[in-house]
Amino acid sequence: STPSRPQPTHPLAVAPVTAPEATVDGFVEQFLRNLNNGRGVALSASTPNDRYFALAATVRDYLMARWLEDVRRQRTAQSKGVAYLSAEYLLGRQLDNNLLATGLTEIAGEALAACGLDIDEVRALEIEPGLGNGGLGRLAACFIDSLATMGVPNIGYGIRYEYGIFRQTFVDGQQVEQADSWLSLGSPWEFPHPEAAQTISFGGHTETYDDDGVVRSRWIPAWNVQAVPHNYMVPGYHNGRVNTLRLWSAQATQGFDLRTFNSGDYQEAVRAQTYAENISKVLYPEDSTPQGKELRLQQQYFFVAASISDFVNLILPRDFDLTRLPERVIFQLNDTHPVIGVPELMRVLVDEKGLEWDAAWAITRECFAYTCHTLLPEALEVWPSDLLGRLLPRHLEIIYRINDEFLDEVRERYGDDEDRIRRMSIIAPDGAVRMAFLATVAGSKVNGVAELHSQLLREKVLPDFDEFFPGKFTNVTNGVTPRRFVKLANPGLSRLITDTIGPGWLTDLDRLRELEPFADDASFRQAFASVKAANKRALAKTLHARDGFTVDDGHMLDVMVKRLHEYKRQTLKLLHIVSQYDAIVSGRVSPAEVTPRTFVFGAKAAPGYAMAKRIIHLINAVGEVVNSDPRVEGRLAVLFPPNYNVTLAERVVPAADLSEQISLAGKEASGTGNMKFALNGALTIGTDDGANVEIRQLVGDENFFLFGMTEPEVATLAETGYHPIDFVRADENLQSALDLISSGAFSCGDGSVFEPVVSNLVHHDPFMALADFTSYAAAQQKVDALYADTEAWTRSAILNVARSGFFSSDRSMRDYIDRIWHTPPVR
Ligand code: GL4
Repeated sequence: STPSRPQPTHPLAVAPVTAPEATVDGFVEQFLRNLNNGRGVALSASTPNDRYFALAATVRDYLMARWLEDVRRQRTAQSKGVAYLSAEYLLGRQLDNNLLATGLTEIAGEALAACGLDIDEVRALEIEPGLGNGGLGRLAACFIDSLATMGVPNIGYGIRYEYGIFRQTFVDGQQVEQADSWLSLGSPWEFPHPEAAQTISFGGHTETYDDDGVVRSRWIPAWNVQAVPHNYMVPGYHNGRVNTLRLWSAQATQGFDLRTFNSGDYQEAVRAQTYAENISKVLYPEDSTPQGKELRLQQQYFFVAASISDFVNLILPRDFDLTRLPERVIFQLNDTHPVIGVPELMRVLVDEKGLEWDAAWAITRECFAYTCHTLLPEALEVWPSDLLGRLLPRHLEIIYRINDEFLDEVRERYGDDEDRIRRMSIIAPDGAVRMAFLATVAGSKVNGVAELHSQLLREKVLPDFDEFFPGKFTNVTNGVTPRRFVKLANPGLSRLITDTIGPGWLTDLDRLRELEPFADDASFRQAFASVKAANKRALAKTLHARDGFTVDDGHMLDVMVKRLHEYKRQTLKLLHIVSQYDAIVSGRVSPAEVTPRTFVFGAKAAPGYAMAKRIIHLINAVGEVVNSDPRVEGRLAVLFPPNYNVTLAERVVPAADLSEQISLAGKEASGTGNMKFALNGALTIGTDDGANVEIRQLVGDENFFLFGMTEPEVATLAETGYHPIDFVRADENLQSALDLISSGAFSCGDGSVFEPVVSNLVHHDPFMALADFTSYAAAQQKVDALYADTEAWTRSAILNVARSGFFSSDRSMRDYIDRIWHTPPVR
């Protein structure tokens, strides 16, 4: 029932909500009020956590009026908006970002100082919400930032995991995972609304019934849980707009198991409660290798069903004509994780709202669009039909019908081409449901995330569908938000840019082009280089405080940070390091001839991915030996700070000289780290893969170190038969580096420790690292040569910045709007 509307008489109660005064005094007053009234403590008795909460609450207070206004505006405007469905949002810390959005960074610093507090100390307390694995989750966070900044009405839907991506530690060089209890002290950024919980059902069976002579199906579920929304503000940058991110948390229904309880089995009742609440307990830590676990399907359905119901039943006006749903919303499916939303919307429209199947299908097909983020076949989700049928029996029925009707259309077009029909069936021969196919059939558009990826998606992964649905496939190259990854992460560079080309570039990143002529200006180069040097010192300080590392001042910073996966080829990087070390200790080169480099790795391995964990162990082992061998004379250092996350990325990216983007061509869908580095003036050494292709085209061949096979070359080599041993025999440096690892040089003389890594490379090498080694080593020599010419290097670095404006996620959003969403133009 709707609560009665208040009928206020007091003038304040009818006045618009206002923000506190944006002055130091206003900020101090609000901060103290939050400390006293919100936390229940006096400043003198407050703990650091109290201060962090009070500061966050104060920033929230400044955003509140705008948020309430935007919620109202979006409710009354009834214009088409984007509902972004994503199982992951890798948000990073909120405080700095929200201060930046409101333009209060300086005022807040001064206000806290006036209270005798150091804002940096308070800031450091925030635990970032790690509600994502890597690129895919971080992309979602960049996108909602851009939509807010562009003033596009948007609601992001996802899951409020109680435990985000695990905290990585190293014990004897090996990864040990710890639970990420980011909520243990609470989060000041969320607004829980338990009263607005949605009931989400599972299990049971379906039955048919007679509805005035029409036979209809309905679902009789066996159990349900409550989905409790937690709202987060998503402020636009300096535009007074605030969108909403709504994350769902699972709670047992009240009296969930009163029945069991009444039967006297209290423990069983509690167990059932725990079972329900497990749904949003933990983020699955596999990046691009889904495990097909029942709980994961529960998570997916849980958040998608809650989101669709939220939109249809709460956001839309009560009497809304659902045939017009496509005029109001596009549900963007971030990979296959939310694809169960397709049969769910059908179920809502047909079973709950009484629409005819064909009408419902016409609506559904217009309301969804699908983004694919991978090419790895093992990353395309499939759900066994018995599992789906057990958990969501009605949805399985709906999927079967969608498939039957779709295959009828295929037959109509091609006749009884049974081979094609088998290839295109949403249901695989073993009965499993291919979620990417379902998304493709249902989606109004399907997009890849970089030019090359979209092309390969059409030609290699879904060619039959591309032929069948002309015009359905499109590309939107990924992007990153310059607010977080330039302005917040690299204030020095931001200042230099503004001083040079004026303000405005942060929301119009193509304007970075105006920096191009300054690449030839010696004093600008000087200023640019000193920003980089300062960023390197800042990183050194962070790594020293965090991990006890020392970073040598004069070193090139050579960085490879991303999830640990064989296709990304951290081993290729490692072999290059080992071969340089080998050259020194075997006397082939003198340390003085080696360009001093510090190699920085950051990478989490999926806990069940044994080879990835061995590679982490090997990187740490090599680091330990290389860093302490006096023969190296300090020319090489390998640093592997544990627990690489968004917070650390914001320190590492601005400091890097060289960005390693060395995946096997055709495997990395896009990459987004590659964009962050280029935008911050690192040069890339990379393969022709993912968005590297576009980076190279934009920054120019002479400002990019390209190496390795192209995707067609990879395909040819795979076809003709790849024998890694041939490449070992052809390159004695490679042979020697592998021998050094096998000899036990990095494992106290015990060659067996890393034997699985070496023999996997020499005998299988599924991602052809050895085939690209020679070319990689040659490209690294070009890196050394250019680095020796400081002015030339800096010139290239500046051109990387100037020509990377395309990689703003604002541009990605414009492309989605033009090519997929067709939402109203941006004001
Ligand atoms: C990923 C891709 O691996 C990565 O290349 C891409 O940049 C990212 C965002 O589109 O999506 N796909 C999966 S799965 N995880 C990713 O990070």
